[in-house]
Amino acid sequence: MRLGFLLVSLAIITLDVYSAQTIKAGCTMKKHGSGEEIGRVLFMKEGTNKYTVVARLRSDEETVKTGEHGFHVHTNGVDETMDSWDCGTTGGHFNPEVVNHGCADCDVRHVGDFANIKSGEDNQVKFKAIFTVESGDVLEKRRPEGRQWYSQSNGAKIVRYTVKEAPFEMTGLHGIIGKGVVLHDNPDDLGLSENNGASYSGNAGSRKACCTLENLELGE
Ligand SMILES: [Cu+2]
Ligand SMILES: [Zn+2]
Repeated sequence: MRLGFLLVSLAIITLDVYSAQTIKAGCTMKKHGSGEEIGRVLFMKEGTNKYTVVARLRSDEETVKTGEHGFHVHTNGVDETMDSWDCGTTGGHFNPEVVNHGCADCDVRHVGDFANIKSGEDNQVKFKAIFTVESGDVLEKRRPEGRQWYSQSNGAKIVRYTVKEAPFEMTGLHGIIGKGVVLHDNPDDLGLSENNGASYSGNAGSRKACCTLENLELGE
C-alpha cells in the first residue's frame, strides 16, 4: 500500500518534470536538387502551452527570392535514397485531421500550416514565431499581422500568437518529428483564394528547399 503510494507519487513528479521540459526538433534546410545547405529551422515545445518556430536561412535569389514564401511541414521526411535532394518526396502538407488548408492561427488548418516567411533583399530569412495556447476564449486574433513572418537584415521579427490548440506536437498523431519541412518559391494563399489549390496546398508553387525534422534531444 505504502509502496504503491510512493510509486504513484514518483510517477506524478516525473510527469511534472517532463511537462516543464523544452523539446526541440530541427534540421538543416537544403536546396532542392543540389542539397546545398542554406540554414536551420527549429521547432520547440516548452512546457505544455508554449510552442516556438525559428528559422535562419540565407541563400541566393534563385532559392530564396525577395518576398513571401509558403512554409510548411509535409507528411513525409525527405527520401534520401534518391539521386538528388528531392523535396518532392515529402508528400503533401502534414494533415492528420484531414481538413482544409489554412494558416498558423486559423481555426481550420493543417498541422503543417504556418505563415508565409518573407525574405529581405539580401535573400535572408530570420524569424521567430511564438504560440501561447490558452484554453477557453482566446481574446484577440491577430491574423493579418501573423500572415507573414518577416525578415529583415537588421534583425529577426518575432510574431506572437494566442491559440486555442497546440499548433503541433513532437510525437503522436500531430507529431512533427520525422516529417519534412518545405520552403516554397511562391506565397501561400493561406486558404484564402478561390480555387481548388487553396483548400489543400495554398498554391505556393515549387519546392525550393527542405529537410527532415529530427529530435534534437536524442541527438539523432
Ligand atoms: Cu509545402
Ligand atoms: Zn496546408
